[in-house]
Amino acid sequence: MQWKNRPNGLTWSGVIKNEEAKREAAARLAAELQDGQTVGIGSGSTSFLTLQALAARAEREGLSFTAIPTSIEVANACAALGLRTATLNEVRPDWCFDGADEVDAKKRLIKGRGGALYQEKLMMAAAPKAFIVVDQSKIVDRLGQNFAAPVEIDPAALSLIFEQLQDFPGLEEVTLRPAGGKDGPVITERGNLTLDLRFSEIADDAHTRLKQMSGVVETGLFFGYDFELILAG
Ligand code: ABF
Repeated sequence: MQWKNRPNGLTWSGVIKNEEAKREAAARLAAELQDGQTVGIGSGSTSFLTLQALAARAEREGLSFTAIPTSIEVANACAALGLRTATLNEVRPDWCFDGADEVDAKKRLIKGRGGALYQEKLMMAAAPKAFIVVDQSKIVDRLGQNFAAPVEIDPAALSLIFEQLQDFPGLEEVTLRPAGGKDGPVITERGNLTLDLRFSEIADDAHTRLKQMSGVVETGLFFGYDFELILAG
């Protein structure tokens, strides 16, 4: 029997921009690891490189750690690297790291382009210490200037939420995220849909207002989180 298209968690499926700078930042962050720790692992290519750097340091120096993945993709990478994994229901992380799509001067983040925002936010809420690793392209003057703000919603609430978004302050455009190369929308790991919201301006209360709508599972607006920014390059 041949297994075609077998997932290979050791290589990233897409293009990694600024890979060298990200690897250097990943190595810096890997120095944080102490023996026996539990670490929350974010999603996206930067997190993937950071996970590799952690695993490499652990192997080199005989350290052991437990990884809590924030997506199936990351769980696959952990499996391919032979790492012990756990869930947030079993254990709390000592610290976590993740990437981001945008960071502004107020340390507000947009995350979720990769579709894992819900578990990424649970991780940020659970970890006593968080690191966000980005390259310079993610630092923005105006949050929302390059990326839409994703919102994960229950499919049953699609039309209701769409109606409620009509008069949402600063909101210019809403897109139901399409599945790449297929008909229909992207379905998240939780069986939900993702709306991508384009804003002229994102107010500080945007996340809270969105979360108040019935059917909104989580937003990709990460406001008010304490994290250390690790700049690649
Ligand atoms: C995760 O991965 C997401 O929150 C964000 O959308 C994405 C960033 O990916 P990359 O590091 O590949 O730019 O952090």
